[in-house]
Order: sequence, then structure tokens, then C-alpha cells
Amino acid sequence: MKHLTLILTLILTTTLSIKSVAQNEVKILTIKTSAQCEECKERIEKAMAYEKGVKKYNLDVKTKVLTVEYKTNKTNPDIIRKAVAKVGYDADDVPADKEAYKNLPLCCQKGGMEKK
Ligand SMILES: [Cu+2]
Repeated sequence: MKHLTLILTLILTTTLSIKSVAQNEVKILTIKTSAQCEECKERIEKAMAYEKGVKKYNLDVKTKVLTVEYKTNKTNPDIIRKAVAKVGYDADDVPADKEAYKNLPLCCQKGGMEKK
């Protein structure tokens, strides 16, 4: 009986530790945004800085791709895309928040760099 308890405890602790490792997983997500310039980069990266569970972030202005490292137990791609949309930019298939988009400087709106 004592032996069985020991084995059970062992199985339980192993399962628990595997679970906690899985919860602390860090994943990399890339999001295609509608960013136009350096100012957009700053705006989106600032939003990421306040975003819970986001560890690292970088927006490449040339490709408009935002790369984010996030903790899977704290956030998920949907939440991150919504955070980008909230500051006025498209994030993959999530459209930019209309109000936030309207409040962007003209050069930061879509096609803004060509309008200049
Ligand atoms: Cu801009």
C-alpha cells in the first residue's frame, strides 16, 4: 500500500510539473499590420509594452509585420491582434478600430506615405 501511494505521488508530481511547463510556454506570433511609418511603429510597440503577457515585440516598418513573443498562459493571438486594432491598425483579419484610425495623423493612415 505504501508503495502504491509513493507511485501515485510520483505520477501526480510529474503530471503537475509537465503542466506548469506547458503553461509557461513562450510563443512567437507574427501579425501583418497596416503600419505606415516610424511613428506607427512607435505607437504599436507602445501598445505592446502595456500588453499583459507580451515579452518582446518588434515592428518592421518595411514589411509592416509585427513580431511578438508572448506567454501562452497570459495572453493569446486574438487578444494581441485586438490590442493592435485598438490603436488604429489592421492586424491580420482584425480591422482597425474606426475611432482610433480616424484620430491617427494623416501620414499614419493607410496609403498615408503616398499622400504626402
Ligand atoms: Cu505613421
